[in-house]
Amino acid sequence: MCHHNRFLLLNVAKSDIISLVFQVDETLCPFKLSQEQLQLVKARMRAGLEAGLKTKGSSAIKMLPSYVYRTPDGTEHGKYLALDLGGTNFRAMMVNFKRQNARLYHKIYTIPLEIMQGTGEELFDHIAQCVSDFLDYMGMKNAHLPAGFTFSFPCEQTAIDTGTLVSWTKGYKATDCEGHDVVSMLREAIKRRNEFDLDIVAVVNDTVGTMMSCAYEDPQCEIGLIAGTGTNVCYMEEVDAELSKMCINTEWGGLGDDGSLDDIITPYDMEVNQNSINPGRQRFEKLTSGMYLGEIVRQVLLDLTRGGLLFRGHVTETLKTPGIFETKYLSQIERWEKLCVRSILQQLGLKGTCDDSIIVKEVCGAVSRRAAQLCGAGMAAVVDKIRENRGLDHLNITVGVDGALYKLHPHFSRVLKDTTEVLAPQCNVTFLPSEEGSGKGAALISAVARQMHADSLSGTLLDIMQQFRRELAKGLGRDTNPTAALKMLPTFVRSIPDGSEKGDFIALDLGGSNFRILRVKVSHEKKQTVQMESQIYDTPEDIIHGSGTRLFDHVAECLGDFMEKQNIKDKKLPVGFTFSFPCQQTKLDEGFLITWTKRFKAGGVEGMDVVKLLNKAIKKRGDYDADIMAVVNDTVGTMMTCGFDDQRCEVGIIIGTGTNACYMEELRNIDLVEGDEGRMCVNTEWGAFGDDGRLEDIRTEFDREIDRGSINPGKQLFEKMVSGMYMGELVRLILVKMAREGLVFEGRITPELLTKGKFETKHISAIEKSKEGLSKAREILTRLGVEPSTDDFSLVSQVCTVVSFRSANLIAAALAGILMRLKENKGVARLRTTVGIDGSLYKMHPQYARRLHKAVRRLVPDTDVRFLLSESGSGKGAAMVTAVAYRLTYSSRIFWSYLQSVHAFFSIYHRNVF
Ligand code: 0WK
Ligand code: 0WK
Ligand code: BGC
Ligand code: BGC
Repeated sequence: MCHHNRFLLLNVAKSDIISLVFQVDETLCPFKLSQEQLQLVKARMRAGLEAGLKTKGSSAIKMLPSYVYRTPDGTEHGKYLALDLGGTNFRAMMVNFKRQNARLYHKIYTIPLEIMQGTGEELFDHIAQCVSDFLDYMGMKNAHLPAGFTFSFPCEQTAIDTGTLVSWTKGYKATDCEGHDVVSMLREAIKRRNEFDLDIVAVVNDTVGTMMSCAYEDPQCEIGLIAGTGTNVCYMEEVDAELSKMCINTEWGGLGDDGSLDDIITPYDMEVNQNSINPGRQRFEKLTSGMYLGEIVRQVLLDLTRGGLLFRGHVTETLKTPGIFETKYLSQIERWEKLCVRSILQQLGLKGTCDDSIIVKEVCGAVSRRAAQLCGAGMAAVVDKIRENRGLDHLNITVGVDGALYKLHPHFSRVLKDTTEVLAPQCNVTFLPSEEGSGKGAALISAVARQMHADSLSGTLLDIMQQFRRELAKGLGRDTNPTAALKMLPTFVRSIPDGSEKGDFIALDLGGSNFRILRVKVSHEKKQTVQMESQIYDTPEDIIHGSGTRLFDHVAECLGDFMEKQNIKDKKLPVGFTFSFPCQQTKLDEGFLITWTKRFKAGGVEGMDVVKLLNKAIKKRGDYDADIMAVVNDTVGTMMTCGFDDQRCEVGIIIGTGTNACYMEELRNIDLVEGDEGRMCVNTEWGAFGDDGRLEDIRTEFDREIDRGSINPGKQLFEKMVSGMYMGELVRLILVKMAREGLVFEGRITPELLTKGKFETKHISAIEKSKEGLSKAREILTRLGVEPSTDDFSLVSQVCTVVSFRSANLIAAALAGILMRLKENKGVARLRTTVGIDGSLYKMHPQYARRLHKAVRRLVPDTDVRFLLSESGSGKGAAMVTAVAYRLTYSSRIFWSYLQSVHAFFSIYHRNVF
């Protein structure tokens, strides 16, 4: 029986006072934890830490890896955006690190309850809206800043920039979020807004952000503690024998979820747990954190009042109202003398006597003290673990700490510190309150992550970028071109559209996944407008694998059909022919096919002028006429299409069935074409990068198997590592090998799994879709005849991610090579340019675009690249090229006919006169 006779008795009989004290003490006794009990809690916390490290999901303390391997070292630099969600409010912050100094600007936003407890989409849209407001406020909407996202809830991470929400805590329960990657959800919300773009490089728990913020000031800081709405701790754990470290987010709020705290949990705690939105979970948090302490006090006050010991036994509606007694009142009540306590109670509609104020203060003290002691016991377990990890007799360490409870409560921090020191006497623990919050920490981690990524990128991708640059130059050289892998084909397109184009054109678009014919009308009312009508035609296997004659007859037939439908068979319209294969050109309307790629292998076409072949096919029909004025590669068509909307566009890329790029090169650098003035678009045919063996060190056995099984072995090796025609097959081959080694599908190998082409690239896109990825995976794998287990799903999804990530990174390295060249050509310190892009892989894969953009910006940080998706395909671009050709031709024809008429006039005049 713990009897503390501290009550000042003003006007009641002595016996009543004793029984009152006794009864209040009785009630509060369970909150007064003995040393032994605290030692026990420390031991249980320690056991939970160890268990959580050993086996995933087995311990109430989840011990989640954060992928943060070190604390800041002062070399961090640059501007970062930090988003901080999960504490009392949402904060957006801009942090600028310069010379070991950080400048911060921030703005606070509230998260309304209906948003916290609405749908996931609404929540992330709300966040995106706040970010948009902040970027406006900072005038940085187009800055495309790298961002660190503090997300203060338990997340399973597989990398620094992914975080799958395990379960909501505190006041949050937005739907469709648990089990989902919160980074993808934020990115999708930003995409939906389509107002600004962010490069989210890291997602961190607020404890990790707090540790990093404080470590920036004190390098001895290796622990982050939050004692706020919720409670949690992280620390730098040794991950392997080499003593390399990783920060572990313990999620200690879950201690006791397995019943290990039942011996100290009081009925009041049970009541609070029962009424919470996540009963049975976060038991330790519900004993120690700001979200619940006020509620515990209210339960005790309710009980004391029902017992007639408080407020004259008058149980008011207020007292019965959940959440009415906020934790901030504890801090205020414990900070002030009894008079103020009365006014706080009055604010709450609780009319109490002085004695009541004393009892209320007593209750607050008991609840908050227990909370601080329990956190102290937990902290003692953590610091002792670190000390033992390092085999030290004595440990000096700093804990970065944040949270309203820690900062605002008058005694919490002291009791926490005292308890820690008593229970971990071999540790000298400094508690360092975080001034700027975890946002700065998240920005620091983003800086570290970018540095680490740059380091990891540097090895291979920067290398490949350099090699690619050398290959570009080699392909442009007259003497070196013949042996160059990149053929750097001149296209005779000298400029992007300048807005003067006009006319009625037909565009043929052959070589991608669809054969399209378009009618393109470019007119000049007030401004230049383009009207387009198109139709897709099949290119059956037997046609693209048959004879060239049949192929071009088919094209001519489709064109005839299209002109019929357009009712223009009687017209001879200028035609632009997008032919998505490597062609040697000496002029715009002539293209000699060098070699087929992708699925095409029609006979008798390689080495031939495809314009001639098409004209011949059209002539053979005799039912219409067409004036093929230009043959262009689909990359050129794409650049022109995007150039129509953005005059800065000087690069065209296709990432689809195949892959390729073109760009505007200085004519003086193109040895194969006469002239030094101005520029010309060069079709790089980068799909052939590595055909000279220079990528052997990164090609895998699966790449080699793909090539062996292809219709053009030894060719297009780069394309075969990255493009849509091959990625699905790469995944299939990897899964077959893993199944053979018993790593997936319990080693079962089905006939479907052994069938070439059975796993398509569109399946990768479906499986990597954050929302329905898993259900799609089940569907797809079932079609492969396997009964996949849950582990199989995540393994298959990882294989898809590895293959698509590699593709995006390799293409980024090649594109970075082109951007470096443009920058050099222009001799500018910072390149600003636009890249026009098209292709089903880039368009359909959920993460591809973002990964590509991210890698490019890391490889060539001193460029401002705008990636412009071609909405209408390369047909429009082909029409633009034709329009330019048409204008040039007819202006010269008019000029010629003008010259001829002048000549005719003079000859007549001459004849008559002279
Ligand atoms: C401020 C930190 C934030 C954290 C919060 C916790 O910047 O990341 O979540 O402290 O304290 P609370 O606001 O819950 O009291
Ligand atoms: C659409 C363009 C076409 C290009 C195709 C490439 O209009 O010229 O060949 O994109 O993408 P794919 O269809 O191969 O995915
Ligand atoms: C969450 C933690 C967070 C803590 C402090 C808890 O409810 O589970 O992830 O660190 O609150 O905000
Ligand atoms: C072809 C290129 C084409 C690319 C994209 C490659 O296979 O060689 O000419 O641009 O596919 O369609």
